[in-house]
Amino acid sequence: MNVEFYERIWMWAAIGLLVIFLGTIVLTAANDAVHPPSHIETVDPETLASNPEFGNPAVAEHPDGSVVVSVVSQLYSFIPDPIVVPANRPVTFRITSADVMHGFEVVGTNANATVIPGYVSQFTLTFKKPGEYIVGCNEYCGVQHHNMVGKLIVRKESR
Ligand SMILES: [Cu+2]
Repeated sequence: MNVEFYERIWMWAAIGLLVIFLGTIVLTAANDAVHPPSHIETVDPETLASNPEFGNPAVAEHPDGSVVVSVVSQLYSFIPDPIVVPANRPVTFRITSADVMHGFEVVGTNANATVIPGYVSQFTLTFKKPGEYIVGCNEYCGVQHHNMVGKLIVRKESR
């Protein structure tokens, strides 16, 4: 089979791009823990108020040292606000929405989840730097979307 010289160049260029793109996915997944969500859990968004966990969303520190943060996103705030968590301990976020789709992003960190009514978005993260962080909604959710901002405080671990 005879393939033109220039056609051969374009073929190899296309193959090279595929290798670069796939390699980027593999590298970021391995090094930066960038991966699609794998936690699937449903919750009834219409009965959130009487839900044992999301009826009173809060930060729970368990005796074994684990920290679980339950968050409800709603037009146009996050509950609880502020969220106070310890530094240098794995913190598991469990977030759901009471109304429409929202985002939950802790600015300057790897924490970033889409929050969909009916589902619980969950991820675990360890904050190494104490301080105040901005929590932003990064899914357009309505006219006051730009004001949907919360605060996360990482306190120094005193153990
Ligand atoms: Cu929003």
